[in-house]
Amino acid sequence: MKILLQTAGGDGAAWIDAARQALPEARIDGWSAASAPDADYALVWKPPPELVQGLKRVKAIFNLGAGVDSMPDLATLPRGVPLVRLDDAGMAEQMVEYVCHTVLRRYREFDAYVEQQREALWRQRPRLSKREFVIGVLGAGVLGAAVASALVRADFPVRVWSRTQKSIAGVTSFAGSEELDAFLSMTHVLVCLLPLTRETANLIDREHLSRLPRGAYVVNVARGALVVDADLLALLDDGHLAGATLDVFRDEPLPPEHPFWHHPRVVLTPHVSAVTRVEESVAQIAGKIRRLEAGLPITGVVDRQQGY
Ligand code: NDP
Ligand code: OXD
Repeated sequence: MKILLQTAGGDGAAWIDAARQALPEARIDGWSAASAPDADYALVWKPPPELVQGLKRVKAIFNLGAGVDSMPDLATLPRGVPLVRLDDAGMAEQMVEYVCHTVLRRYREFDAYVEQQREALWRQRPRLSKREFVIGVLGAGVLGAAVASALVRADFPVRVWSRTQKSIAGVTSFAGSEELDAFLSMTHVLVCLLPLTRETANLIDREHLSRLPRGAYVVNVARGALVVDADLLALLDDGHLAGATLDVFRDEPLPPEHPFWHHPRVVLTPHVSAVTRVEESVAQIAGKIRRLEAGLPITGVVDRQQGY
């Protein structure tokens, strides 16, 4: 079995080493024009279109991440070949940590206490009502559902919004565009865990952000292009939104001149909320390749029509 492995960063050797250990029966090569045509499987991250065009007989393409928005146009991928994304592979735990930290920081008003400390001000703020501190998670897939369940365990009222109705213990489910306004109208912390698709690009715009109650907080840990930056900034500046924690951006790295960098009510991190872990990811992919070789079904196959 021949496997081609391509990564966008300088970590290719680590991926190839891990893949060789997990699949000793396979021959694993980095991408070259010569290695593509007879590869049985391709493991890729942000592949150049010519790599994908060179795959002549692959049985599956594995995306080395959860989001497939960085793949070339899905319509140009070889027809009938499953495109498989990572599902969890160690990311859900990290996403839960990041989002729970952010929600607790907001709920327990740590940012306000940091400001008080700067002014050497000793003032105990009245506790917020947890019952009224509603968390709304956009996207209830592998990561959104894990985050929603963790927040339920921490006793927050949680609602999710997805394309199809969900049944997650303790969580109120909203589905489809017709239920989006009702979902937003009660949400105090909006957590975005949607994939970036034709349908979801620029979804978090002025109109939708305005539906959140005054003083709401936004957390984007999915993709920057889901949010219209200028609209988010406008609503932060006019006081409708209390603040935002952003891990992902339309352009990454975030350009030095971008107003998010120095906005007093924006906390930002450089796309680290859930990093791809080499060992877990390779183990998951190796397991799926073995299932495919045995003619068994696998999870994480992307629906090209829906784009995720
Ligand atoms: P999933 O595919 O498992 O879940 C996607 C969810 O979004 C599903 O609940 C789906 O609904 C919902 N959804 C998709 N389109 C729509 C729509 N048009 N309207 C309403 N709901 C919609 O993805 P994951 O949970 O694994 O990952 C989510 C995203 O998180 C990834 O695509 C990626 O962009 C991002 N990510 C970011 C990371 C980071 O480090 N910042 C790390 C990993 C992922 P339904 O269930 O009904 O199909
Ligand atoms: C992913 C990511 O999609 O790391 O996996 O953003």
